[in-house]
Amino acid sequence: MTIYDWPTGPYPARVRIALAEKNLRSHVRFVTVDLWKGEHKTADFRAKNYSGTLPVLELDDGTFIAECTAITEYLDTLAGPPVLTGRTPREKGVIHMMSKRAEIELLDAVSVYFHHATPGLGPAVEIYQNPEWGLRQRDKAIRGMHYFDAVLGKQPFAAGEAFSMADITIIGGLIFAALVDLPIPAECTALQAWYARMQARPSVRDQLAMTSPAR
Ligand code: GTS
Repeated sequence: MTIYDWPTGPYPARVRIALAEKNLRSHVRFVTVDLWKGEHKTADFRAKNYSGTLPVLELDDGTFIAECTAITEYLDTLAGPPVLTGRTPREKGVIHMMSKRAEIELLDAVSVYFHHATPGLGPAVEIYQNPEWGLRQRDKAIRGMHYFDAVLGKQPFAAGEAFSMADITIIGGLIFAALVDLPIPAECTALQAWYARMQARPSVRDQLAMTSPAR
């Protein structure tokens, strides 16, 4: 398998954490696509992923799978525990819901803030920016942190009693938030405590060690 990514990017981090959790890293060849040079927007790359985003998984038969959720679902079927996307229909439903919610309310919101209300990837890549929209998404991301703080005040993991893809998605959001200087609010003590616990996992700790705010 080949994964096209940017090694320190927050979305690629989701897949890299999933790979580490599933002990599959040695099965993957990584190809770096330089976001800062806009390599993800070229026709050549868009032939792999129409959306022009990273990461993308290429299977040995030439199939391309984009979207972190889809890639994680695929990887989850390849190896044993931990199961990241649920065993039962109920688990699968709740994990999917919470992971999507973590995208909508946190990770994607931080990403829009970065691309619209900061210099983002620079003028050559950011051909349209709407700073007001970006700032609204920044505020949405902070609200999202408060929401997940409330969730994690009641249960140990984002989707209930077990670590899952939903936790990984929140971690991606917090990695991105740190890169753009949006710290977890001081009053979000449950979210902070959960994040400290997440960083005790080797998969998360190793990824965070790679992720520098200079990105
Ligand atoms: N919905 C996609 C997914 O879940 O895979 C979003 C992927 C995404 O936005 N990836 C970022 C990207 O390609 C990578 S990174 O910023 O986390 O490194 N961003 C570049 C761009 O121009 O949007």
